[in-house]
Amino acid sequence: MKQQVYFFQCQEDYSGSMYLPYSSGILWCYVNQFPEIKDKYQLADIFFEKISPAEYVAKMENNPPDLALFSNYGWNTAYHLGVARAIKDRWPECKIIIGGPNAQQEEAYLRTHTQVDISVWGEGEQTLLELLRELSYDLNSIAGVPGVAYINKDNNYVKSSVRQRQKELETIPSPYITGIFDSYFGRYDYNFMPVWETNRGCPYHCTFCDLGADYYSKLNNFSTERLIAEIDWFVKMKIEYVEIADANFGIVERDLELVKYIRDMKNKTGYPEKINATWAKNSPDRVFEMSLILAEMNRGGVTLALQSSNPTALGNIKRFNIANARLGEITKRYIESGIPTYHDFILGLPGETIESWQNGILQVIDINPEGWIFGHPLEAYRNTEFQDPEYIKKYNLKFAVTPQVSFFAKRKTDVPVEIGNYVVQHNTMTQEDYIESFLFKWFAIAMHSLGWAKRTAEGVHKKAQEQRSDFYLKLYNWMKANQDTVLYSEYARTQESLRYTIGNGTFWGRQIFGSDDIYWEYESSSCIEFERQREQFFNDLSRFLKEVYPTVDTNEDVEANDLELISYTRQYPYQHNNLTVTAQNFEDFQDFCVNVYWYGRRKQGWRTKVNEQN
Ligand code: B12
Ligand code: SF4
Repeated sequence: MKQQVYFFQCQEDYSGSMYLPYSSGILWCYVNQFPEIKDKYQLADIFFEKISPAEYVAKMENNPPDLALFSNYGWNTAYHLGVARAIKDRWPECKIIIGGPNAQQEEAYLRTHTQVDISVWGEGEQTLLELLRELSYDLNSIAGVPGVAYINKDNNYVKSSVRQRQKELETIPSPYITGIFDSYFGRYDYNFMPVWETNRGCPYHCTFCDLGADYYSKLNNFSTERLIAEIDWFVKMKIEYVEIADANFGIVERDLELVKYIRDMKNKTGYPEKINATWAKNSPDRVFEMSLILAEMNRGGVTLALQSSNPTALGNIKRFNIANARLGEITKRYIESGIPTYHDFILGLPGETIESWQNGILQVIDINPEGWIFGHPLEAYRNTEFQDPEYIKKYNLKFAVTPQVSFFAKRKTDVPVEIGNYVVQHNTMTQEDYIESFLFKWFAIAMHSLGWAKRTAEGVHKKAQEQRSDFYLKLYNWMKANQDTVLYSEYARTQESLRYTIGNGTFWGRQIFGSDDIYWEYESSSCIEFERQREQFFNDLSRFLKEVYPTVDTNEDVEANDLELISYTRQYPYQHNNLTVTAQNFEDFQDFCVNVYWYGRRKQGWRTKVNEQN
């Protein structure tokens, strides 16, 4: 009887959509081409849903596992350990192997997590092949396999040498073309999203990212023929959405050809509808050309990653982005072509100060007022420099240990909760500065990106010849001095919620619609509250303008702001003076909030159409 192999690559349910467990698929396709593996092992299943560990045990009762393999990422590691524990308790002989970016190899970890037999780090294909060959004998025989760590039969910790990178990616069959996932489309009712890998590796060395390790610095490409055949498979399976795994899509010239082919297929067949990519940081011309070809197919728009505008912080994380130096020139083309752009900031980078953080955000608002701003809390991932004691000491990093950030998700508490270490203090930022910086990001996104003061800022910009950044800074300071305003009360609530999360290790975000609600991102939560107190909000805004800009006539700007910002209580279309205001109507307030302040937030779902009547 062949040994039964189960893979686990589990994830949240993205409202009925699921990523195909690509890494598990590719690992199995690689090892299964070798006769000695085919003879001894059989793939029993690749699991990807987060159901209770007991349910998985029940699923395997009829065909018990001899080997259970787990792909660990930040979003599933605690959960996988729970499943592995349940398997080990039920079938103590079953071997458990963990791999993936979040697999840990330290001795203490392996001694604590006794359900794990072997931990693999680095590319997994060849390591798994060698492990499976050796494991048919016994655990002590795997000592010569590079890339592994384990506690051996004599209770000694063993960590082998680093696995060399797989240079010839052509030796790895494609799980899509092989058909390993074909049966999923009949077995499950999900909308499946493939992860598409056109190359592996990243030439950059960001210290917060596991792909920043020297190990991954060489870029290896899959062949164009294989990639074209994979696109054909996406079309055949009527795939709507493709997630590109590359660290820098657009970094190699042929990526241009790939998007042309995708675009052609979409035009001919309707599939795939959308793609999402992490764009190359330093190939702005090619990325721009690719985004013109993709047009509306490019779901995420183009991220002009910044991380920070503070050169010291960028140096400390070993990051170089062309966009930081040429922001105006690069964004201009996108603005002119109407292609949405996004700017990523990471809060918690050593070297950042409260001033440089605020300036970075304000600078982007001035240069690219239509761009969306992301401000992620910095998580110290496993296998990155942010977990290295020397790096931690050098920058005096302090962490908040909380459930992983996952805004707009319902947080399950009946399965193990994923925990993250978030940098909330370092040598140039106290924890108080961190909280205040977080709140500034909250303010900028709510007022500008989500539209609550955007049109007003524009008016002042034109009439008072003042940068938008000056307007927002004045509004921020005024808010803090005027505690009777709706804006301030939301500032205080957000601050309180954030402090509680950091201090007590609770979920990030706020629940608005009862205890079964999702955890809304803070800025969206506050916009919902502003909508509830809309009249008061705009009265406060008018008061601010009268007090701070007494000589500028801004009445019409506040009014225009109000018209331009969708309201739940208005019936669209409606006439206002000689204007027609159009927007979607919603029958339910929660539905309105979900569509405007969750799904619609990056696409300016808050924006009405205001046209002059003919
Ligand atoms: C697709 C993807 C996503 C998707 C889908 C995730 C999903 N549910 O499947 C989306 C867009 C949702 C996503 C979101 C996020 N992601 Co992401 N994502 C990726 C991406 C781009 C591709 C993953 C992939 O398939 N790679 C290709 C495969 C082949 O590589 P691999 O998975 O590493 O597998 C190889 C080895 O690790 C090993 N291996 C893997 N499993 C196993 C198992 C065994 C048994 C063995 C032996 C070996 C082994 O062998 C494989 C083949 O060589 C990677 C970046 C990258 N290029 O890898 C980031 C990456 C996985 N994501 C990352 C992060 C941080 C995130 C976010 C937290 C980002 C954010 N700030 O919001 C969110 C969290 C999402 C959530 N809460 O669920 C980090 C993970 C860090 C970590 N320690 O876990 C990565 C590595 C990016 C990075 N460099 O920082 N992500
Ligand atoms: S460029 Fe992206 S993938 Fe590469 S090391 Fe930096 S964060 Fe990681």
